Amino acid sequence: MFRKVLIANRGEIALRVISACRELGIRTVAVYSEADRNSLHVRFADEAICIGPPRSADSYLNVPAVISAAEVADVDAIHPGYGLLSENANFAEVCRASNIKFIGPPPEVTRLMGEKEKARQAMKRAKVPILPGSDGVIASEAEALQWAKEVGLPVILKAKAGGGGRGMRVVRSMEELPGLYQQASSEATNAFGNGELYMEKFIERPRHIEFQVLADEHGNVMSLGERECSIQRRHQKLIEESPSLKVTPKMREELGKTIKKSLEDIGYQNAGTIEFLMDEDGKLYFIEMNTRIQVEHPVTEMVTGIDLVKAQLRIAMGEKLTDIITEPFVMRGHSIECRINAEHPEKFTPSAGKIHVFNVPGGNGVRVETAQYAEGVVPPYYDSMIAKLIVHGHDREEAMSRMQRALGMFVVQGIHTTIPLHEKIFRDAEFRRGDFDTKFMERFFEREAAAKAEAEAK
Ligand code: MV4
Repeated sequence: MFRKVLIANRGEIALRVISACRELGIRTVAVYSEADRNSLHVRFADEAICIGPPRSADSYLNVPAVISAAEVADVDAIHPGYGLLSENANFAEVCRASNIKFIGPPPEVTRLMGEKEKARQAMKRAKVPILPGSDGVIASEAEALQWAKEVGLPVILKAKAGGGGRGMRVVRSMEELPGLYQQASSEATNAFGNGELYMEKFIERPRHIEFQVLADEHGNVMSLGERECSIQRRHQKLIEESPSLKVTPKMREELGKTIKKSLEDIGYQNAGTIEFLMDEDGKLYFIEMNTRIQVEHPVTEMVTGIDLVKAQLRIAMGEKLTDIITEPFVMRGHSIECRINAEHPEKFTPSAGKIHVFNVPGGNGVRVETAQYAEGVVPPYYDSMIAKLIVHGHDREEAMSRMQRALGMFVVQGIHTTIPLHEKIFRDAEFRRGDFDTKFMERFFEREAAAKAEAEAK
């Protein structure tokens, strides 16, 4: 049993973890940077410790500072949230060496999944469908050409240490392959300190669909259905929903079984997300696994009724999944999440500053996760997401109309937000039909520009 947990994060996810601890009767310790003195995670935790200057590198990412705070406060465990130290295997190792439980998978598993090509081979062995591609990393340009011939163009070169879109190049002709190979490799070296690449068949207009899992420390894994995350811009998700319109109950059950087996083989523990791409034929292929709780976890909570963060804590305390999830798994209704960012809605430039008006919507089927408040400040140092607006309805139509009325009641003054952008997306016919893929936002902005040009010509 945990007496006390340190939350190594800030913003809404820090509050989300504090809420889960409260409900389980666990004391909480917040850590904060000098820019976050007046933040709600500091106010609502039982204790709070300043760990350094505003920049993340000097505070939230400073491993010795976080570990010192944990030792001073005498906590049993650390919850890393998402981002920051959440997928840092070295940090999890330092926790282990300091006798502090890291709430997440063991460092060995985090490291395996961080090496994307190793993760791909591990999934292949476990019979999870993967895209045609190289077996392991590519040793040279010549080997890249060989694989490209075998797989067939177009292909995509990806960084083994990658993620988030950096160190990737799409190859459409053999002539340009050597140049793109060099570009991808040097970009990966700069970004990750490792230039090794692997290759996959390129899917032109994929949907991004991910499966939530929970795994206990006794070898039991449960697949909790999928989230559709195709509405994104420059690898930043804007809207997520569950279930996906393109995943049938049969697909969910079959892939769920394969996922369960594969993660039992790997020795996975705690919460995780397996990312897939869906091709035009509706087939799903594994691309990466994220070994943390994700931003969009609430849409899964809304349709399954399972509190994923409480489950994370209980798993880390050694409880069995069968004691945490006591009812048969069902997905009920439909849930959608909009990420509300402090950004200019067209230019996407960050919009830090003081919030003067902050009216949060509520009512039937509406959930808001935020650490912002009226007269609070959005500092310029961190991620621009200031709130998540989540709705649940008995079907997608009801969820969409709830989202539209809740967006209309969400009033933020003092800074720019992406609320107006979301209102436009929810009026878009293609979005409403559920007829989209990861290129949706590009087409959306093109349609907008065309409509604007037409209006001006009149
Ligand atoms: C792909 C792909 C098409 N084919 N892999 C982008 C980030 C990284 N996590 C994987 N990514 C992609 N991998 C193959 N074989 C297209 C993307 C991709 C993408 C994937 C998910 C969500 C948004 C995306 C936007 C652009 C490209």
